[in-house]
Amino acid sequence: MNLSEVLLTALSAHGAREVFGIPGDFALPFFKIIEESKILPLYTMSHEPAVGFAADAAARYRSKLGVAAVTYGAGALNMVNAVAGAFAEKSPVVVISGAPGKGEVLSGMLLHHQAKTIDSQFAIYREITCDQARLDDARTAPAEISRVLSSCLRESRPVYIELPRDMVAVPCEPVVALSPAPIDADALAACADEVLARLRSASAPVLMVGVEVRRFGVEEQVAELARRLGVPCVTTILGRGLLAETDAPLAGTYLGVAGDPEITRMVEESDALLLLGVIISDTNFGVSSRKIDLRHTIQALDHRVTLGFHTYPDITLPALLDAMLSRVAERNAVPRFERPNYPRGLVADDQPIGPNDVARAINDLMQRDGPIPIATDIGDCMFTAMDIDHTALVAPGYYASMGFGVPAGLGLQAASGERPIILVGDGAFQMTGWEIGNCRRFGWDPIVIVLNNASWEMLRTFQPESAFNDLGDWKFAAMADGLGGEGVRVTTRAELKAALDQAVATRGKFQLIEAIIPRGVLSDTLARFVAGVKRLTVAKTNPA
Ligand code: TPW
Ligand code: MG
Repeated sequence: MNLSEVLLTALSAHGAREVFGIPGDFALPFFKIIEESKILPLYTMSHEPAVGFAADAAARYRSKLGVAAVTYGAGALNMVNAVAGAFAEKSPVVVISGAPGKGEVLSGMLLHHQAKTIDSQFAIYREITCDQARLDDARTAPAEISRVLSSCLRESRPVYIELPRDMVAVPCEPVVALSPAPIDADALAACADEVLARLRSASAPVLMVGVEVRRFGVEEQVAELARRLGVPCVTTILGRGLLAETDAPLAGTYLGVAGDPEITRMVEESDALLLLGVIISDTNFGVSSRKIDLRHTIQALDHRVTLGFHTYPDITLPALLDAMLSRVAERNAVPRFERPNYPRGLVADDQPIGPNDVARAINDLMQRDGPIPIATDIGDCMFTAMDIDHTALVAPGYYASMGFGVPAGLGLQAASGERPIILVGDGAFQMTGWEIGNCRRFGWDPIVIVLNNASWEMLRTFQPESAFNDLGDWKFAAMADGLGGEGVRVTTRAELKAALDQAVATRGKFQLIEAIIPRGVLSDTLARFVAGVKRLTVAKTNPA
């Protein structure tokens, strides 16, 4: 095999199922081998941020490698933001960038796409990936590939592979996968015993799940552990969608002041809050109505378990869960808790549409047809998703980059084989909405709901006096035909319902529903979130 085939075979063996990409001259020879070897299918997109977002969503959905292949400089640097988001939200994306060959580097000339030095790109990517390799030596390449791919899965974070264009076709030995590092059985036993003792001596334990639970593929174990311990579960914002496919005793999502008061009380009054794979971020905890003292929580994150003031290093989440499950044999009754009442029963009248109506319409649809995977952007669309029944969800819940939703939805359809719903605001759609033009080539047919308020409404709620939050009235639905799909603009709740029914009934082409939402009309969750953040900010800047 040549180096490119070795790399593609190793990606596949580590769980990658496709490559998203945009070529350039430094990457053309590699792309030729991707296409002709047929080891993994290639989906080309229109703009590199979308390549990164799609690969990220595929990685999130499958909890396996997502692959983003780009050219040197203009291509790879165009994708920095998407990869930073994958780093922040712990998504295992493999970035493969073409690069100049050895002879070219020695020419003494500056090369096109070169920003500062030939190594600038490597240095930039070192900051937003957890491991890196430049495949400039066929003898060391298999070991480098093996190390980097195993780092990607172990850390569940992006990695960077640079492939000089004169290396793509050199003969190369296959990659031997690394076996995971062994875990100290005594430390693991002590850790599991201590965590269980804490939970058992508590009067109101709660299990909070974050993204690592999906990344490391342990949703079933968490659900079973919660059942056996008799402890209710909640997710973080970023973890929303987790446990949706299990029988876990799931109360809902902790949103602090922005969320269901019952869930907020349950979490904030818990005397043993077990955080499983929860990223400690302001979006997850900054909205607390009362400060949660993290020193009193039990945290399993980044292969460490911390209780009070001590830490067990090198304990993975899967190992911890297995050890705990082996110590608790019987299922216990879970104390009763109220499940949130997600809105349903859309009234199909001639009233204008609000974000809550969109949640209602989707809940009605899922009640009729079963769960549908969802991708959202950031903006009110993401808060609207918090009012939709638990279902597989990809959303930039912490890093919060606009432009994620549409390309992530395409990645979601590629990875799941299922037809997703994409929720996106008009501002975010202006960034990456064009990417739906790629659906026809690959047979994707997502249902895209653009919440069009001609506004950066989420920003407006923080700062109503600024006129720059007014956006133009772009006619998105009218663009759908030219992009290979079908579009409809709806202004009433009756039209919204009819459009969604029509979209569901029409397969084979993307369906764009442009829901016109009056400025100033927010989802209940966003309204509470903004009010809460404002209150907390005032309290921080004007301490009493
Ligand atoms: C890449 C900052 C956060 S929310 C927002 C902006 C500009 C407005 C979103 O407008 P949209 O949705 O999509 O119409 P809505 O519901 O508020 O009307 N640049 C990037 N990411 C972020 N998060 C911003 C700017 C921002
Ligand atoms: Mg908007």
